[in-house]
Amino acid sequence: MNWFSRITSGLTRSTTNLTEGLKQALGIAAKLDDATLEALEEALIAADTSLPVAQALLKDLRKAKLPDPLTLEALKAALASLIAERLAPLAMPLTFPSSPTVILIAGVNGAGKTTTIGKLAAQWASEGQNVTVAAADTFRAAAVEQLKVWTDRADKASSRKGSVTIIPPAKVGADSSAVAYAALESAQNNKADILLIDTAGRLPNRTDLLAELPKITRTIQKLDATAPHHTVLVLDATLGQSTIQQVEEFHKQIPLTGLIITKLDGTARAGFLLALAAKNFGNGPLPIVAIGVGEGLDDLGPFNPKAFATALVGA
Ligand SMILES: Nc1nc2c(ncn2[C@@H]2O[C@H](COP(=O)(O)OP(=O)(O)OP(=O)(O)O)[C@@H](O)[C@H]2O)c(=O)[nH]1
Ligand SMILES: [Mg+2]
Repeated sequence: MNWFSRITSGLTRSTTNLTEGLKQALGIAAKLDDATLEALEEALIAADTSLPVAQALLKDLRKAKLPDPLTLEALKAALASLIAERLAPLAMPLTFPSSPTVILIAGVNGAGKTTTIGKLAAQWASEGQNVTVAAADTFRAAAVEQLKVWTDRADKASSRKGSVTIIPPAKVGADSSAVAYAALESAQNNKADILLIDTAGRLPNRTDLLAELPKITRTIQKLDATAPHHTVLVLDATLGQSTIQQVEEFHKQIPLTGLIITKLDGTARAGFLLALAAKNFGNGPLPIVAIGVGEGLDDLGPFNPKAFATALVGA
C-alpha cells in the first residue's frame, strides 16, 4: 500500500463521521443556506477543528465558487482545498543538518514515542543511514526491552543498507542524560548519521520530570554545541485538541522544533490538526514532521497537507 492509501485508510473514522455530517448538511437544501451552514459547522466541530476554525472555514466557503445545486463532491473538493491551504504551513519534513543529526523525542506517557522511533529508524536505515538510538527512558526496565524489540526489527528491515544500533543505560536506574551523552559519544565515534533519543513519558503537570529534558540537552551539548538539531513532541491524536495544552507546557520547558502526530487511525477527531495550525506557539504554529496511522513499521510517514485534507473529507 502506498502512503496516500495508508493515510486514507488510517483516517477512515474521521472521514466517515465528517462525510456523514456533510451529507446531512447538504440533504437539507443542496445549497449553502443558513441551515446547511449550521449543519456544516456542527460537522466540523465534531471533527474537533475548534469553533473559530470551523467558522473561518465556512466564511471562506461562502466566498468560494460553488455549483448550484451544490453537490456533495463539489462541497468536499472545496473544503479539501480550504483545509489544505490552512494546513500547508505545518508541513515540514525533518532535515539532517549535521552528522550525526541529533533528534530528541519527548511526550506524555503512551503517546507513541518508542514505536515512532522504531518506525523512523527503520525508514532511515533502509535508505542507507546509520542510526543510533539512545534508550534514555530509564524509568522502567521494560522500556529498554521494548525499544530493543523495535530497533532489532528496524535493523532487519534495513536489509543491511544502513543500520540501527541501540545504546542502553550502563546500569538500571541510570540518569537519562548520561545515557544520551554515551549514545552521542558512540554515534560520533561510529560516524552514525542520526541519533534518536527515546525519553520517558511525562505528564505536563510534573515540572520536576519536564526539567529532565533541558538537562539532557545541556549534557549532550558538551559533545556538540549545536545538538539537539530537532526537539520533537509526540502527540496522541485520540486526545484531539487537548494536546494543544501539552504542546504549550512542554514548549515552556524545552523549545520544541516540531511535532509528530500518532494514532490518527484511532480517532474521529483528526480535524484537530486545523486547531493546531491556528495556534501560535511563539513563532507561529509548530510544524508536523511526521504522522502515524497505525502500529506497523510502515505506518509512519510525512505530513502532506493536500493528501491529508483530501483523505479527511473523503474527496
Ligand atoms: N493505532 C495506532 N497505535 C499506535 C500508533 N503509534 C503508537 N501506537 C501504539 O501506542 C501504544 C504506546 O506506544 P509507545 O511507543 O509505547 O508509547 P511511548 O510514548 O513510548 O510510551 P511510554 O514510553 O510509556 O511513555 C502502543 O501500543 C503502540 O503500538 C499509531 O500511529 N496508531
Ligand atoms: Mg516509550
